[in-house]
Amino acid sequence: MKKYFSAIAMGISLLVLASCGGNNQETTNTPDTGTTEIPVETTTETTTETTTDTTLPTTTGPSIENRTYDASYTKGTTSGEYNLADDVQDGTILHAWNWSYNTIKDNMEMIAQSGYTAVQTSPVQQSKSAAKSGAWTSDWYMLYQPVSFSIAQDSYLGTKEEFAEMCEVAKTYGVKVIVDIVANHMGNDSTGSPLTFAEAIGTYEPEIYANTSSYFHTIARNVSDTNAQTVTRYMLSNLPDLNTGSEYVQERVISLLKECIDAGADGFRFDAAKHIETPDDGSYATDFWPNILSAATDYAKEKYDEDLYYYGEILNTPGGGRQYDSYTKFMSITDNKYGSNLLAQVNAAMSNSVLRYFKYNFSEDGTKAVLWAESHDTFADETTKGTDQEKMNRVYALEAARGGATTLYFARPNNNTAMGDMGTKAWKSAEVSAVNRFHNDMLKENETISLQSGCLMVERGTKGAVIVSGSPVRVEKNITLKALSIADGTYYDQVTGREVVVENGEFTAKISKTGIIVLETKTPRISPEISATAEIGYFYESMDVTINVNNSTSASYKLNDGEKVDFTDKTTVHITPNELGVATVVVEADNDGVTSKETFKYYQVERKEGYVAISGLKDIVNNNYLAWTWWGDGEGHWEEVAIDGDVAYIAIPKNNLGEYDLTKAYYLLAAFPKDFDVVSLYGTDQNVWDSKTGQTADYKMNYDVIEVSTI
Ligand SMILES: [Ca+2]
Repeated sequence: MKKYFSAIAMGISLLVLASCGGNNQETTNTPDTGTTEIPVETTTETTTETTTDTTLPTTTGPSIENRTYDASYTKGTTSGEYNLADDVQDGTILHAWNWSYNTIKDNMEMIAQSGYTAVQTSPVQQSKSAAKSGAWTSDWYMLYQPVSFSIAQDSYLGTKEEFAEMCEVAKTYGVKVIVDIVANHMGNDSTGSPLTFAEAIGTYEPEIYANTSSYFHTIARNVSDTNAQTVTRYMLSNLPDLNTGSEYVQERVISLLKECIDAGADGFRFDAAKHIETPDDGSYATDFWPNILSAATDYAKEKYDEDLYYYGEILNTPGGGRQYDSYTKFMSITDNKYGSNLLAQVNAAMSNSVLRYFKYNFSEDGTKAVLWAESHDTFADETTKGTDQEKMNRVYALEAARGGATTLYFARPNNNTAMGDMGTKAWKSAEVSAVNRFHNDMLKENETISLQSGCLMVERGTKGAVIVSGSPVRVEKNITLKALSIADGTYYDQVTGREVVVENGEFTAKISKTGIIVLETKTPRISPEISATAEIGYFYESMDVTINVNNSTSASYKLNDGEKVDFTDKTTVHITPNELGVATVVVEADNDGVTSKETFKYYQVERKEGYVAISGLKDIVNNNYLAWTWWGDGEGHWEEVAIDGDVAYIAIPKNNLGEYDLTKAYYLLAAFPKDFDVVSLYGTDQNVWDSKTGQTADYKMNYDVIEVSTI
């Protein structure tokens, strides 16, 4: 069962898949994306602003000053060992996108230590498929096409029991759990056509499936910002739009909210809230929001004496001439333009006009706004995917340095991150953590924002400041700035630990390559940084990995089920597999009570005649087995994958001369969803590939690893 495809027909498309995932699937089927909406809106609202920005010393240029916060709305208080905000709106939120409940649970201590008041899950409902083929790139959108109004048992994210355990652990750290709820629409069928309904709705919501003409809106047109009807009753990306005015639909949503509350949720994010009507929508008005929110609020209050937090996804504007306050009287809402405007300004030549972008697009003091530097949509649709994380972090810092608004930090997956897994680690970096803690430390302080020496500075009262370079910092350098509101005294950069003295209203500080300085007077909490020469890898019998730890007073590692081994700064671990052919190294480091923990995994590879064997692959690819192997220039082959125990064997392809060509890197791909139609694979139709395959992680291997054994 081997097939060769020409380089151009398939190889190139696979290279694209390797670098950015099977995104055709997403652009056609994805609900909820800002992709289709963001370009519609211009920034006229902000560019025409004339800010009150010319009051401070002329030598430093204009500043925005004295924004204060309505303490009657937000609590403005923090508590607990990690000094997290008591109210979600006051703190910052980690968007643990696609992370399983167990992944979130396992990282809870770091989430708290990194200063996040809340963690946001992906949608918890049953999705129309949970094929678990592995790759986020092909599967993430499934979670936004629900077929039930209950917490899924068959999910990429885990079980309801695991959800509840995660919430329990969150409470012990004082972290709030925000659950993503999809209530505007449900999943369509496999054709993706308008007014089709995922069959699984019949299993989980039989009443709705049996009466689609009652429980869904019936106009087969996609949403537009024209008027209340086109915004709220048309379909989002061909997805069946729920009749949210229906009492039964509302009952089902309320039932889901109560189920989440009972399992430990502290609040909700409403996907596509813009597309669910409000009581102000004239002849299209319904009481959906007041009904479901008051039911949830009362339930949580009466049963648990808890106040819930709500926010809705309103991209750009409510659309169709509708008003923000039709939503903000019920909940906070997203202010995506704030972040996208700043993102466009950072790294550009900045003048004082940049300060006009420090203006919320509704909500005078930000207390109803949820900001982000990027969202899962802008990342998945590649609007921001190619932007350096370092730049994203600087934009995030400019948002989270402020008060009033809450800011969502999007934890990026890697290209090969599987559904359920954590991807990149930037969410817990020293600079992002320092900004989060600053946010919590400064809740009630006024703001003074200025542009000086190419840096934007957000000062909070007399107490502290976040300084963000307007351009990338390639080499550490000193900058001298005027303190416009912070007091003279000794501060510490919470990112690097360096002392900074403000004297006569002026200070000089060294800015690191992060481009971010966080000044506070308190002793800095610097997290240890853990890295390894290979953070994931493949090996034959064994391999050596060197582990480095910075900013730590003590460290240890543990290989598989072995004993903890203490070390300082640096050590080399001799990796050997467990009985499943997998080696796990857990590294923990401590810096005067501030801890870090990293887990690295390595897979045993066995050479056979013409094959490579990868241990642990079965954990990830637990369905059908086929592998696409190819060269850097795009030529490649389909290869059967043989499974023996927990080991997957993938044949190494031969080149046109019938020889093993080991001169170039190979990439091994294994797929695919449960219902994968193997026969279809053997066509060369690009559409078939795009619509049918799910891609697991890419297993990129250098030729020296998969050389052919001669035994
Ligand atoms: Ca709708």
